[in-house]
Amino acid sequence: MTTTTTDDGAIRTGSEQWPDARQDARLDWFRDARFGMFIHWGLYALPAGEWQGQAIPGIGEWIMLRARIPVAEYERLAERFNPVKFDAEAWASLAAQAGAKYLVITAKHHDGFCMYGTRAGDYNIVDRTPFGRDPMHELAAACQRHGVRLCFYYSQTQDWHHPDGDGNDWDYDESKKDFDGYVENYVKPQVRELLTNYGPIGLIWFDTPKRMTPEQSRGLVDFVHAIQPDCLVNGRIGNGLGDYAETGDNRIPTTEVQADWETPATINDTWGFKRLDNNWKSPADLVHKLVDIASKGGNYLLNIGPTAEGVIPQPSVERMQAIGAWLKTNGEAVYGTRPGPLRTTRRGSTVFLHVFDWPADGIVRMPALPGALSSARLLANGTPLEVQRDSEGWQVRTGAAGAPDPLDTVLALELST
Ligand code: FHN
Repeated sequence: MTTTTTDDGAIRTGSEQWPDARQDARLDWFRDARFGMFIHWGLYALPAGEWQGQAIPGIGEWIMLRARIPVAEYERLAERFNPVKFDAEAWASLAAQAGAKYLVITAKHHDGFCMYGTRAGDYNIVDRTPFGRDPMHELAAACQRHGVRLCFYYSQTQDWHHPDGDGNDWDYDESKKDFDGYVENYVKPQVRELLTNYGPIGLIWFDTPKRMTPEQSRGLVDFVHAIQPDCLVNGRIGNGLGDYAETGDNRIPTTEVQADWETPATINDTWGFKRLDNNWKSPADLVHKLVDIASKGGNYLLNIGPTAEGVIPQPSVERMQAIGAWLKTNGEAVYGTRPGPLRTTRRGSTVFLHVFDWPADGIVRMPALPGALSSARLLANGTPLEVQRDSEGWQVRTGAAGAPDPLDTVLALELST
């Protein structure tokens, strides 16, 4: 038996949380984290959405499949991949500044290129590129310094480079593939490397389970836990065997979910860097999504896509910093909270009310509360606020004509029963 899918389709069958995990103390850090930084970085950052002079529609990291680029041709990108501006310290420090408690980076995406120094083959950043360094070692050290948990994304099913991996039907015959052999002899050795060579790993983020059987999913979960028992496995291991549930991309459930869960999300439209994608979400939109997710008991895993030079696009940096600045003042209303009534989060008896749309008269109205409102204050600076009851419900009279914080003004409410 598995736990919750959601009626709204945000969490689909297969991506649910394994029921016993709901009580598992290994997830405590994840339950309290509420915000993580995702990084999609790979060879696809070089074409950055264009191939042979043509803009290729869709998300950047899918260019190999969308343009049906033959393996022999795609491989050659590695010869030019030289991210001389890569700075692990800057990346980990941005995650910390943003207030992200964990960082998930693509060790291997669907294109099959390993962004770390694997010994299972030579299709990797150390052996095939002029760069010749293993960025994951540098990132592991930087994350340690900044108190951010390092986690790895690993595409366990789709591998468009490996002859037995899923998805490439333009170089290989799908019907001749030995998928089980690929899982046993390629995926597992690589997962072992990721869990052995970089210190403690917060979680392994598997993706697009597709043809994974229950036995294969179970085998991989057990394999991870045998090496690092505390390492979590996300819902996209497939077959309802995740330590926590994963929603679809950019999907936010409409109501509270009775599971531990996460929404992976883009900051523009792509995951991997795409030069022509400038559809950046506003800082207010991003903070609202974070709070909306926290208020329903989930984590927000927000993506950035660095360039092939190793630079995080400035609009992403600015947005991450804006979220971090907001969290610095209001983090108490997000970290370690559980779903509350209204658009609220809760810590103990304090209910944090998140006001996205500021009322012109400065009076915040709440129709009903699960108790009497005994006091209210502005979380940002502690200013006590006047509280009143009328026939409609409760009012907090702030006296502020404009939103004190245009991103999200948080009122801390004390309730008595
Ligand atoms: O196909 C991938 C996609 O490239 C990206 O990695 C996202 C992140 O959640 N996952 C898959 C699609 O759901």
